[in-house]
Amino acid sequence: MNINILGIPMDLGAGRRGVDMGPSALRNARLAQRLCELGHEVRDLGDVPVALPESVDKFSGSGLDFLGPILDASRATVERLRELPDDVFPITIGGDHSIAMGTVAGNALRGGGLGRRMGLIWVDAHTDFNTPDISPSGNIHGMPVAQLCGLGDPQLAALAGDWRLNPRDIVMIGIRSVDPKEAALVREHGVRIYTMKDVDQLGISRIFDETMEYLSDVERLHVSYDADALDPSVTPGTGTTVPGGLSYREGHLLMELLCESGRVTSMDIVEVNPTLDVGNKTAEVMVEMAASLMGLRIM
Ligand code: HAR
Ligand code: MN
Ligand code: MN
Ligand code: MN
Repeated sequence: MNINILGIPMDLGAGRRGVDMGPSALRNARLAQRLCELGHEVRDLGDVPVALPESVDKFSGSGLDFLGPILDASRATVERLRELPDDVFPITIGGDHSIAMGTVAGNALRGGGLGRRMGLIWVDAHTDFNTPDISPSGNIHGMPVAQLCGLGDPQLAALAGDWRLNPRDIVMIGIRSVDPKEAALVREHGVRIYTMKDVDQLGISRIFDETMEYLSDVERLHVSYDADALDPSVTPGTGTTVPGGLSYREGHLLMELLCESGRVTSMDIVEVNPTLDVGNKTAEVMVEMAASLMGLRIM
């Protein structure tokens, strides 16, 4: 397969710095080499330019922190991805989860036209379905899924032109931290959610089967993998850890089954923050997750 890696060193959507070093940590953990060893053609497209928080006015634009520079980086992400041919598998590496507004939009628009029907598998401790009105923190990385569905800030919602993600084409896995108003909103829109309780009760294998059945009609399938979906003992280097997450094996099994399905067409790896890590452990685990999705076999 033809894999293109695109870095988005974004930390403007998160409450703390350091996640901008995620792309560097993932490259240092040999992401490209690992995928090459699996027999893929791998090209690193470098990074999308992202402003430094110290160099811009946090309050320029509107009521949202760093809205202007997040829009700039997201637009650049969309432009970069939409020009890629259909047979390329993009792996976008963050950066905080606000990058998903650009990556999902860019992948939906890829290959020309007004946008394809896209299924989204959101692997995360959080639903990231806040809007500016209800967000307790104001951090944009808690809002990308709602924005992709057209809720919230109109400029962020317009990143994909008139294309919108259908909330019924979203499956979230690993969820265990949702703000009260966010919970009401995400339910109201009919997003399919597997909490950690569901993971404990049903197991990843059954959740995977249900997910594939549920998303059987989508044209493209994007996996957005937040490092905080995994238990903090597995991935400590991330900004908003929540106890009781996916085990190392549950995380891998999900990627292995998705690989076997042959249906995934793009992927994000986000929220790796080397300033909070133990060595480079979190990046190394996330590189292995990507390798599992792209075909790593034990035997
Ligand atoms: N729900 C909280 C907020 O909106 C925290 C969510 C953001 N953290 C993440 N995203 N890492 O998954 O502020
Ligand atoms: Mn997230
Ligand atoms: Mn998260
Ligand atoms: Mn975070």
